[in-house]
Amino acid sequence: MYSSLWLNYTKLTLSDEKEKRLSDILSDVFFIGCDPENRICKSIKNEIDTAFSTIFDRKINIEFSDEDRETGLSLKIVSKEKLGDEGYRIKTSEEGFVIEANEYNGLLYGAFRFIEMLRLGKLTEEVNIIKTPDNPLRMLNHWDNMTGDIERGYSGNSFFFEDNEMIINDRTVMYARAVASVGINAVVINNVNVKGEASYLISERHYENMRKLSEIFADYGIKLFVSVNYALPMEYGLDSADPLDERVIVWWNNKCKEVHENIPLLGGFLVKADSEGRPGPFTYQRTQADGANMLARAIAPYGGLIIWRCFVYNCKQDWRDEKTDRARAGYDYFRDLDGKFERNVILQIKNGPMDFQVREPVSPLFGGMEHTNQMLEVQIAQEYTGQQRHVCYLIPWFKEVLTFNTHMKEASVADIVSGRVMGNKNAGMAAVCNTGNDYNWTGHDLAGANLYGFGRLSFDTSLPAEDIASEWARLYLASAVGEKSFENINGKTVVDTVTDILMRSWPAYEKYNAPLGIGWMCVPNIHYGPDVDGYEYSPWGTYHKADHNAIGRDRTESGTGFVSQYRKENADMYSSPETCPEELLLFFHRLPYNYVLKSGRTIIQHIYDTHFEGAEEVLKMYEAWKSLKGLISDDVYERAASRFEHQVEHSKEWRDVINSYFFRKTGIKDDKGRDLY
Ligand code: GCW
Repeated sequence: MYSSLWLNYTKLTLSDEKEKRLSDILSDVFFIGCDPENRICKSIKNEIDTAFSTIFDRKINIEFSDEDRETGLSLKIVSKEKLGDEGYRIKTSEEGFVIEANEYNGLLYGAFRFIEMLRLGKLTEEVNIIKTPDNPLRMLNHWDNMTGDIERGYSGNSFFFEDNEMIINDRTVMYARAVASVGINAVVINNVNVKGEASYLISERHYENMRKLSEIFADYGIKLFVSVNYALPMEYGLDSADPLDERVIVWWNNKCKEVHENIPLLGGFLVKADSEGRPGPFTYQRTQADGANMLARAIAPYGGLIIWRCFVYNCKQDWRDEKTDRARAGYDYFRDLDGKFERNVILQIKNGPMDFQVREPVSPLFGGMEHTNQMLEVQIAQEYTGQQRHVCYLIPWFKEVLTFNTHMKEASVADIVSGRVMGNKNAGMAAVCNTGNDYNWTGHDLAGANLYGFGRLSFDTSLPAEDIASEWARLYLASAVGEKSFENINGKTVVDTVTDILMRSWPAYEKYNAPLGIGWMCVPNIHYGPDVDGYEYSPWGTYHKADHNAIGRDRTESGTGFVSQYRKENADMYSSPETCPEELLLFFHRLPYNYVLKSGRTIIQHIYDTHFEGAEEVLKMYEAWKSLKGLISDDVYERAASRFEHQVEHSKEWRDVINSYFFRKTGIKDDKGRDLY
């Protein structure tokens, strides 16, 4: 059992008159200049059929036509006008609407967008939209293991694997439809930590199912990718994985040929090498480029890509060592390799230099490399942001990352990963996915907004986070609210309330979490719940260094020197506590608790205040959610309500553990006299 996510169509909820007009106009659908045998074209036809028959509650006439008609809804493949790779145009015609694209992916996205606009009531006036996706690759990374569990999965087990076998069923199709509807065009189905049976995903044992899956994905314009173990040849009996060893090169050449013969639609490999115990080229004193390029050359004849992660750092460092700084690692390992990668290699870089914390600076690799394909990696699985039990809508955070000015040619992160600055096509955005086999796919129903939002944002990075939230709320809750109700006050209340909760959620989470950008302070391994010193005396390189006088890490020139990995303008900004954005103050500086912030409050008072405020915010969000009881379906209401119950208690736990820790360390009282323990 599974929900249809935001594709849960219901009868149109416009006023009768408007609905009748639209229903008349759209009673005929024509495919023009389209190949009826094309797999994506077939999907589009099905999608329109499914959507319209529910939305208008009657059968629609769908035809392929050679005539250039502009009545009803016409979907056309056009060549005279350039609409860009995967781009589309939706416009009003004389007696209907026209969706145009240069190829089928574009037409598919246009069709989905059209259905969405229809549901959102946006087709009542003249429309003329041209949209080409901002990012060439819009990818989801699943960390699913073949045993069926999911690394950092918070919504059940895998729907791709169980007991070391692949699962292909109607849910697979639902998944492909849903993610394609928001513009996803690439999916990695297995964990980057490739373990056990997953080493054999590209072997006789699984070729047949992999091919089937790649075809289901291709029906929706999605390329299937697979995570591979860098040392795969050794799993198959070779005694080395040295990228310069001729036997290794030949092994991969043969492997890629075989893979192509068996899964011709495969997009390529994702690789986590030399990271957290994974094998990699360092074992042979080779560089990351040596490793990536060897694979890239092997897969190039088949048009494949190698997506190589930059999450390389020493996870066995000595906490006593003041010089080593994990934040520096990505840049230190990769910066000097700029320009040395094959054209079909893309470096996948996490948004920050650490690891998906609630707040981090942008990785200095963005802006550090000028001649290398780059992709931004974010995490919608809320590993450090409440694990889909706390509501935490992350799109506002991703927007901050995308708009960050790297000062490399004044390019923002979005300019770089879209390929706009370097004119490259192998670029884009990837998200560590938050789905599992729970009925609602994402555990918390509100976490669905992150899945929807990531797709929409990676397609169109200019969309405001708030618009994405309200669109999702309306599309997802449409069925929950019930027929017609979006026309009335209840429908508006639902959408406004949910949007408001979503928009408040990340700032609230940040407030009751680790303060001022320092990060961590969570329970080791599970990464859930407060434990201020949990990682303090550990080998993971994630220290806050709090003593009774001061807290924070000096990453300026006089400290670890991390700041100098940024372009001058940013290095200067971060170097001084006066110009450093305050939300990152303790990431870059070690400061006494009585240091006064711009708000006039000391750091210690800021810690107390924000933690009380954060927990208070959660109560307010829950109150707001409670006001929706009876206005949305009971099951959605109850599922989220029980999570809010937990979040209320758990945010208090964060508040009290963090506040009491600093009260005990410093002996400084809260100037508002609230309870500290
Ligand atoms: O955030 C850390 C996670 C690991 C993960 C790693 C990575 C897949 O705790 O579970 O491993 O990042 O991104 O590779």
